[in-house]
Amino acid sequence: MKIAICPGSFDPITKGHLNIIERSAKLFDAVIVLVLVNPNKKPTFSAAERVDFIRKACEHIPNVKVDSYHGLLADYAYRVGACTIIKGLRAVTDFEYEFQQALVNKQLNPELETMFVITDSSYMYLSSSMVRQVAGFGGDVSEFLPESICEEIVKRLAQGQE
Ligand code: COD
Repeated sequence: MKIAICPGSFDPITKGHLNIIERSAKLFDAVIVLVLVNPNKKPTFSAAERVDFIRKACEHIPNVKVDSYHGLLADYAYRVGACTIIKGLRAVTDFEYEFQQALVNKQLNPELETMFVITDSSYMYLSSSMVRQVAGFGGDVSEFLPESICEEIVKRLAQGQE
């Protein structure tokens, strides 16, 4: 059974992330969407909230599981027997960071491959931070968020502004 992991902060999950997850699910027997700690970011949503949003957004994809982990991605992949990490690439600017991470992960777990999936052109400008910023100032983010969780996220971000 070929298991892939789509890791990220997902703070929150956007349509850009979801597009990468949907396409990955067609390539592997199982895909684990994994909420991890990015030491360079201070999350707005708790890990439990992010997992809950992803579960709701991915309900229609039968071979997707959602989990969170506080530790190294390479260790988690070893524990669950995953063979591949899938990362989305939006622009050349993503590449250097992702390339470095792929090399470190390969060093930590030599059996683990990283695959890059190019963004759908409609989502190449889209990021979680952009969604938080637009929603935080009352802008319409319905184009950017999975429909099933959009209202909940907007409400939650509005609370943060009070
Ligand atoms: N279109 C396509 N892809 C996208 C889009 C979009 N619109 N938006 C984001 N993505 C891609 C990103 O390029 C990334 O590949 C993935 O989706 C997740 O993005 P984010 O922003 O939610 O998550 P990141 O980049 O903060 O995730 C970083 C990790 C949490 C994966 C990383 O820090 C990590 O692995 N942490 C655990 C500790 C570890 O093992 N570190 C590795 C050794 S240094």
